[in-house]
Amino acid sequence: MKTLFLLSALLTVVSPRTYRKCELARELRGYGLGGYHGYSLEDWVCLVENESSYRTFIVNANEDSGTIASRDYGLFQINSKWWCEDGQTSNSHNVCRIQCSDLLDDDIRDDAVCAKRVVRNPRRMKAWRGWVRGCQRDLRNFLSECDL
Ligand SMILES: [Ca+2]
Repeated sequence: MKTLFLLSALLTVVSPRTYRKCELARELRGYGLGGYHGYSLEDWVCLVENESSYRTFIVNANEDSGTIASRDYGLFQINSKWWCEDGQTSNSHNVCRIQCSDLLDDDIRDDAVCAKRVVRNPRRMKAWRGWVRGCQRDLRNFLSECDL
Protein backbone atom coordinates (compact mmCIF):
# COMPACT_ATOMS: atom_id res chain seq x y z
CA MET A 1 0.00 0.00 0.00
CA LYS A 2 2.78 2.36 0.97
CA THR A 3 4.66 1.51 -2.21
CA LEU A 4 1.55 2.11 -4.26
CA PHE A 5 1.04 5.49 -2.63
CA LEU A 6 4.65 6.45 -3.31
CA LEU A 7 4.34 5.38 -6.90
CA SER A 8 1.22 7.44 -7.46
CA ALA A 9 2.88 10.42 -5.76
CA LEU A 10 5.78 10.13 -8.19
CA LEU A 11 3.42 9.93 -11.13
CA THR A 12 1.68 13.07 -9.93
CA VAL A 13 4.94 14.98 -9.65
CA VAL A 14 5.96 14.27 -13.22
CA SER A 15 3.02 14.51 -15.56
CA PRO A 16 4.44 15.57 -18.91
CA ARG A 17 2.23 16.68 -21.69
CA THR A 18 2.41 17.50 -25.37
CA TYR A 19 -0.03 20.19 -26.43
CA ARG A 20 -1.85 20.53 -29.69
CA LYS A 21 -1.35 23.92 -31.30
CA CYS A 22 -4.93 25.22 -31.10
CA GLU A 23 -5.45 23.79 -27.64
CA LEU A 24 -2.41 25.72 -26.45
CA ALA A 25 -3.62 28.89 -28.19
CA ARG A 26 -6.91 28.72 -26.32
CA GLU A 27 -5.24 28.07 -22.98
CA LEU A 28 -2.66 30.86 -23.38
CA ARG A 29 -5.38 33.26 -24.42
CA GLY A 30 -7.14 32.39 -21.16
CA TYR A 31 -3.98 33.42 -19.27
CA GLY A 32 -3.97 36.79 -20.99
CA LEU A 33 -1.02 36.27 -23.33
CA GLY A 34 -2.80 37.46 -26.48
CA GLY A 35 -1.56 41.03 -26.96
CA TYR A 36 0.48 40.93 -23.77
CA HIS A 37 3.30 43.50 -23.89
CA GLY A 38 2.52 44.06 -27.57
CA TYR A 39 2.89 40.43 -28.67
CA SER A 40 0.06 38.61 -30.37
CA LEU A 41 -1.26 35.19 -29.43
CA GLU A 42 0.32 34.02 -32.71
CA ASP A 43 3.74 35.19 -31.45
CA TRP A 44 3.35 33.24 -28.22
CA VAL A 45 2.23 30.00 -29.84
CA CYS A 46 4.93 30.29 -32.52
CA LEU A 47 7.48 30.83 -29.75
CA VAL A 48 6.40 27.62 -28.01
CA GLU A 49 6.43 25.68 -31.29
CA ASN A 50 10.02 26.76 -31.95
CA GLU A 51 11.30 26.37 -28.38
CA SER A 52 9.77 23.07 -27.25
CA SER A 53 7.53 21.73 -30.01
CA TYR A 54 4.65 22.00 -27.53
CA ARG A 55 6.25 19.55 -25.04
CA THR A 56 6.14 20.52 -21.36
CA PHE A 57 8.84 18.07 -20.30
CA ILE A 58 11.84 19.33 -22.29
CA VAL A 59 15.09 20.27 -20.55
CA ASN A 60 18.08 21.59 -22.51
CA ALA A 61 21.53 22.33 -21.13
CA ASN A 62 23.43 25.51 -21.97
CA GLU A 63 27.13 24.76 -22.03
CA ASP A 64 29.87 27.24 -21.35
CA SER A 65 33.42 26.03 -22.08
CA GLY A 66 32.44 22.39 -21.66
CA THR A 67 30.48 22.72 -18.42
CA ILE A 68 26.75 23.14 -17.99
CA ALA A 69 26.16 26.78 -17.04
CA SER A 70 22.36 26.64 -16.91
CA ARG A 71 19.36 24.76 -18.24
CA ASP A 72 16.18 25.72 -20.09
CA TYR A 73 12.91 24.21 -18.87
CA GLY A 74 9.59 23.29 -20.35
CA LEU A 75 7.17 24.66 -22.89
CA PHE A 76 8.74 28.14 -22.92
CA GLN A 77 12.29 26.87 -22.26
CA ILE A 78 12.73 29.14 -19.27
CA ASN A 79 16.30 29.58 -18.09
CA SER A 80 17.61 28.53 -14.66
CA LYS A 81 20.23 31.27 -14.48
CA TRP A 82 17.67 34.06 -14.40
CA TRP A 83 14.13 32.86 -13.95
CA CYS A 84 13.78 29.61 -11.98
CA GLU A 85 15.66 27.61 -9.35
CA ASP A 86 16.85 24.09 -10.14
CA GLY A 87 19.36 23.59 -7.33
CA GLN A 88 22.22 23.02 -9.76
CA THR A 89 22.78 26.44 -11.30
CA SER A 90 25.18 28.72 -9.48
CA ASN A 91 23.97 32.22 -8.60
CA SER A 92 20.48 31.71 -9.96
CA HIS A 93 18.45 34.91 -9.72
CA ASN A 94 15.14 33.02 -9.69
CA VAL A 95 13.23 36.14 -10.69
CA CYS A 96 9.99 34.17 -11.18
CA ARG A 97 10.28 32.64 -7.68
CA ILE A 98 9.57 29.16 -8.97
CA GLN A 99 11.17 25.72 -9.00
CA CYS A 100 12.29 24.86 -12.53
CA SER A 101 10.64 21.44 -12.10
CA ASP A 102 7.29 23.22 -11.87
CA LEU A 103 7.89 24.25 -15.48
CA LEU A 104 7.82 20.62 -16.62
CA ASP A 105 4.37 19.53 -15.46
CA ASP A 106 1.00 19.68 -17.17
CA ASP A 107 -0.20 22.80 -15.34
CA ILE A 108 1.10 25.64 -17.48
CA ARG A 109 -0.51 28.56 -15.68
CA ASP A 110 2.66 29.22 -13.65
CA ASP A 111 4.74 28.85 -16.82
CA ALA A 112 2.61 31.52 -18.50
CA VAL A 113 3.01 33.86 -15.53
CA CYS A 114 6.80 33.45 -15.66
CA ALA A 115 6.88 33.90 -19.47
CA LYS A 116 5.02 37.19 -19.00
CA ARG A 117 7.73 38.28 -16.57
CA VAL A 118 10.46 37.34 -19.07
CA VAL A 119 8.89 39.40 -21.87
CA ARG A 120 8.73 42.47 -19.63
CA ASN A 121 12.54 42.59 -19.70
CA PRO A 122 14.24 44.97 -22.17
CA ARG A 123 15.00 42.19 -24.65
CA ARG A 124 11.29 41.41 -24.74
CA MET A 125 10.58 38.41 -26.99
CA LYS A 126 14.14 38.45 -28.32
CA ALA A 127 15.02 36.62 -25.10
CA TRP A 128 13.85 33.51 -26.99
CA ARG A 129 16.08 32.31 -29.81
CA GLY A 130 13.26 30.16 -31.13
CA TRP A 131 11.10 33.24 -31.59
CA VAL A 132 13.96 35.22 -33.18
CA ARG A 133 14.72 32.42 -35.63
CA GLY A 134 11.23 31.22 -36.43
CA CYS A 135 8.65 33.87 -35.69
CA GLN A 136 9.85 37.23 -36.95
CA ARG A 137 7.64 36.99 -39.99
CA ASP A 138 4.04 37.50 -41.02
CA LEU A 139 2.13 35.36 -38.51
CA ARG A 140 -1.34 36.55 -39.45
CA ASN A 141 -2.38 33.09 -40.62
CA PHE A 142 -0.45 31.13 -38.01
CA LEU A 143 -3.58 30.24 -36.05
CA SER A 144 -6.04 30.41 -38.92
CA GLU A 145 -6.89 26.70 -38.60
CA CYS A 146 -7.87 27.19 -34.97
CA ASP A 147 -11.43 27.85 -33.97
CA LEU A 148 -10.65 30.58 -31.48
CA1 LIG B 1 3.88 24.36 -14.55
